[in-house]
Amino acid sequence: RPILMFDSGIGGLTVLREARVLMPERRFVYVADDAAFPYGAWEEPALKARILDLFGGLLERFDPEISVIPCNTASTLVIDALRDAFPGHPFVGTVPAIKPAAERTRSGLVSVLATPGTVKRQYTRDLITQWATKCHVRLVGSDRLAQMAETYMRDGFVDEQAVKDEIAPCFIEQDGHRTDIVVLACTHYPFLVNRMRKTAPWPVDWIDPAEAIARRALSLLNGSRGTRDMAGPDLAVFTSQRSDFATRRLMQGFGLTV
Ligand code: DGN
Repeated sequence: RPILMFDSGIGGLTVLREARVLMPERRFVYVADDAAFPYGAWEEPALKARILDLFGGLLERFDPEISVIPCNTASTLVIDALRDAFPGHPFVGTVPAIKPAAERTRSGLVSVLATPGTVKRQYTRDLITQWATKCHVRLVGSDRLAQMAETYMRDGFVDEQAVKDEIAPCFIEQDGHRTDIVVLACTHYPFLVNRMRKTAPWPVDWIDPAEAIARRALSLLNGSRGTRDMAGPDLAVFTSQRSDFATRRLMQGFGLTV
């Protein structure tokens, strides 16, 4: 049975890449709900209903062993509801890496870069209350970065000045503290991390949760990496929009066989 991965677009590919390194013998189904991209702009009740509805069909169609939601915007909204709606099916969510960042910061100021949806979630606020008791966390919502990552991966074009502008609020000093960690709390952002590094006013640690998510998936599978006697392709990609969405092409760019 495959591992199902679900994102609004290509962001989850950053997690898929790590998962395939960790579990090369597993089959994956990658679903991009690109008809609804970007998730960051949706009203919460409508997005929640949409994802719950889609999952009913996906679980029936693909019968996955586990499902991974490599999308912060979706996970912070719907992960608890998914677990309630499909009891017994294991879900791995992706939520802002506030806990590791709070443990690691030396300057006492952590910036969390995410979509506007993730920034406004109660789930995200609760993570801060729970884990960031000894440091300050600044939430920075970006309207544009996820789309910029999609464009970059599709066309190879990135506007460096725009990247610089979008990340600038992460670097505003506060009471004499400078951020030393930026949490990439949207799975699209690692695609742009080199540009972020280049345009940032000082060096920081950029936390990309992809490997940790892949490890969590492996542990829910009891450490079983699968076997080679797979029938059918080891990766299938589905999109909700029949456009010229370039996921397949991107996959090949990743050296992934589709
Ligand atoms: N990649 C998604 C995330 O991690 O939040 C969001 C992308 C989007 O739909 N804007």
